[in-house]
Amino acid sequence: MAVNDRLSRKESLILELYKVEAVKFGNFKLKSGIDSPVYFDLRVIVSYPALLNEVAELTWETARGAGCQFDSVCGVPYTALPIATCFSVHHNVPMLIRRKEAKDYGTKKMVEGHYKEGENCLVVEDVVTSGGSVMETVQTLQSILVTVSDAVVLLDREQGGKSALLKKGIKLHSVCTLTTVLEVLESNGKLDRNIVERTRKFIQENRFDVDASENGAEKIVGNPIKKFTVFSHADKMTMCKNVKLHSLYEIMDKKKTNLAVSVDLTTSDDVLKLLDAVGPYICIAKTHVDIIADFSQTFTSSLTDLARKHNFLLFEDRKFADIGNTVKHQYEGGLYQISSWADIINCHPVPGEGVIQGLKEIGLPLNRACLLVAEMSSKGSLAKDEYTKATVTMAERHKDFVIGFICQSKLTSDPDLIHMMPGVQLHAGGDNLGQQYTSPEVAVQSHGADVIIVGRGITKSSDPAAMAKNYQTAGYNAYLELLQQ
Ligand code: 5BU
Repeated sequence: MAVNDRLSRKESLILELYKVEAVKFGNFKLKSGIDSPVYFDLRVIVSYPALLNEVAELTWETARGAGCQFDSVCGVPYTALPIATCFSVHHNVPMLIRRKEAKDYGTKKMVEGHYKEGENCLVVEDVVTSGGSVMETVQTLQSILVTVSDAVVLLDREQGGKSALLKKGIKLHSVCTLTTVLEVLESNGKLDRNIVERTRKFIQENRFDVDASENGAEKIVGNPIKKFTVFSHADKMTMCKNVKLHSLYEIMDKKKTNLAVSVDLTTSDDVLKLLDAVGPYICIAKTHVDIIADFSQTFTSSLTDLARKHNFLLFEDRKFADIGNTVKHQYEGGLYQISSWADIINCHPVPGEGVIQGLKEIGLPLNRACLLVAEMSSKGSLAKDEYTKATVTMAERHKDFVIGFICQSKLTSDPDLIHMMPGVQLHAGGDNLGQQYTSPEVAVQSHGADVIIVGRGITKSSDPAAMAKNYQTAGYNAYLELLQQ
């Protein structure tokens, strides 16, 4: 097809989209309360089959013209689904459907269709602003070990999505940009200069602040990166006084990982096998030894062997929550003799400082460390507000033993206190028992997690080692990006 021919098709497509009010100009109040001079709602194109077909054809030609190679296509739900369907049917390429409903996804498939691990999938979107929605679909596909190198979009609003995606290794190809839309509509007498200028100014001033791709209608997602002082792991090593925390930062720096795996498996063999596979990618192995059916002292000595072999710390997620005298016994004695092998333990601050004092009496002489549960990832958690604040004060008084928090947000910039965040998976959502998930990127960049804790995201994968590597890369890249801010 001649270039002029393609340009004229693009022009008539833009005019048609304007006619059916998929692109509107005026004053639109976005969900955030911000007044926008432009509004896109590509959902309407399903009412115009010829238009939908043309949108799909031009988008397909753009991907092919850019030399994209792929085994399957996947539309970002929901507006891009019919576009991807047209690709699939007209060009005989298999399609994958990403489920959008996040709830209960722990027990449900997130992607429908047949795929092979390692196949390459082209992600299709209608409008890209920050690139956030494309990235969500990419991450869901990566979580099933399908790779994505390219995404194609009908309209790039030129608000930073293209470079944000490129940073994550995704090349974005667009049929047209907002600048093209403005030019075409202005030269065809649909918009006057004032509206064009106003729209340009709005777009420039609102880079990364809105995401227009959710269902084709606009929504605010906020600035992706919250500002707080960030130090490198190497810097933290020199700043922190606690020896155990120092050795953790040393491991993180050396192995380039901020990933803790939560090995919630129920037999010794399964736990040890998994840890041997994911060992190279983690800084911490978190356990719940009381769920292991065949627990024995041999098991804990194999655990410590693996920790030495792969250079990671052992964190028993026991969440002690009793008076000091009782937790001392629970920590040191009983069947599990936790203090003899776990580098790190945690406790609820609910009983008051006695719980820390009791644990400290046992742990400190052994050079062990403790985290306080300041917040929880589960829905309806009571650990919040004043409780969380009081937890921080408690930690500050016991920094010889307490090295930080299990939490969901950045609580302090004290280099002697670390933030570890559970409730992390590649795609947001939850399980059917109240667990709530955030992506590694959001956990690190918006919630200030120093360490991300991932359980089923890795343990339920058909290839836990490859998946742990994915999480290591996602978590560590998010940290590196934050450092560069
Ligand atoms: P998951 O499979 O990634 O959901 O596992 C999370 C792990 O972290 C699991 O062992 C929980 O017991 C643990 N956890 C949590 O999920 N949320 C919290 O607030 C705390 C611990 Br504290």
